[in-house]
Amino acid sequence: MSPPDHSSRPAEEVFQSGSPAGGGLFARLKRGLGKTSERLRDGLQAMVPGHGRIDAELLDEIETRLLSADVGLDATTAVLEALRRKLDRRQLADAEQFVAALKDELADILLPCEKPLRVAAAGRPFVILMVGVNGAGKTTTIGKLAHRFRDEGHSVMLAAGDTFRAAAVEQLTAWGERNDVPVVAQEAGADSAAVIFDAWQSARAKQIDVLIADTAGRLHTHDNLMRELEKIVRVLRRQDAGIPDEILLVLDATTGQNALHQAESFQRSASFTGIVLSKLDGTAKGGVIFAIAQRFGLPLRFIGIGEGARDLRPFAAREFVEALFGD
Ligand SMILES: Nc1nc2c(ncn2[C@@H]2O[C@H](COP(=O)(O)OP(=O)(O)OP(=O)(O)O)[C@@H](O)[C@H]2O)c(=O)[nH]1
Ligand SMILES: [Mg+2]
Repeated sequence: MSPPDHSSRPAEEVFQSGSPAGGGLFARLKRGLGKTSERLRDGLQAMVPGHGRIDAELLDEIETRLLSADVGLDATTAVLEALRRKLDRRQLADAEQFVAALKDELADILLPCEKPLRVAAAGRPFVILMVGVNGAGKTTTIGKLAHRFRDEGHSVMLAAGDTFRAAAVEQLTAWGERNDVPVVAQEAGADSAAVIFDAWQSARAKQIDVLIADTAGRLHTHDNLMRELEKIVRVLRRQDAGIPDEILLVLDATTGQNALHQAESFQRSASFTGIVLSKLDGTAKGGVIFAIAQRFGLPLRFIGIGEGARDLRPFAAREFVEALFGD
């Protein structure tokens, strides 16, 4: 049997096909990525004729779209170089091939960063430390993670390491109550490392599976706060060289290329082992995920697509690209 002939399929159909995961969760992801998706696809459907030629002009348009969705110069250049090579080799004969090639190139950038966070059973609590600038989504992400780990059957404890504001402790406590997990906290102004140390001791004594520690928002230029972060890590390492198991940097996708700069400056002053990209919903700048992947190659553990407890997804490269180009 010869392969099906798609050459006369209208471009809209080509763009709207491919929903590998199906079901409600994928639809939710797609909805969340709606604005970035629109920014990337808008106009392309009209430009990719179902049976016409894919030409250099179209590639120029793609380049503009990727840049305007904050994909960044390096990642955009990489994608465009690959597409232009394929065009030269006449491997982009129709809309179907073109969209498939674009998705492949985009997925190739993300794939090295698809490394889901695994909570190892090490006979002690698995410790996650959340870091990031003010308002990035650290505390909310902790709430979502608590929900996820509980759902997976793990026992969870939270440490209110943001001792800067009383409201921060209240916010974390509320997430703890919502998920029925204990929160270790002290009064505002307490030493953050001391709170997290207390929580570690308590989590170990109670044989808790996962301890997640909140910290105050900080910029790399806040020397005292960066030193505080170093102290937290030092204090934990003295207890067990393996903890924290994970230092998660939370980046706000709505800040676009700025998120990339934040990560760069954080990396200069503190180490992190994984990234959470929050607030991908409601922004057209979600393309920054490609820039982050291209620049760091570090594990992108989770993406945030809303404010609710369920609005956090383990990052999966192919699924992400399909959601961007789904209907
Ligand atoms: N739409 C959307 N909003 C989010 C997401 N994640 C967090 N937020 C919102 O972003 C705001 C800031 O979130 P927080 O979790 O308080 O941020 P933070 O990093 O803990 O902030 P500081 O403690 O002040 O440094 C809140 O209004 C959250 O509801 C997300 O994935 N999507
Ligand atoms: Mg917070």
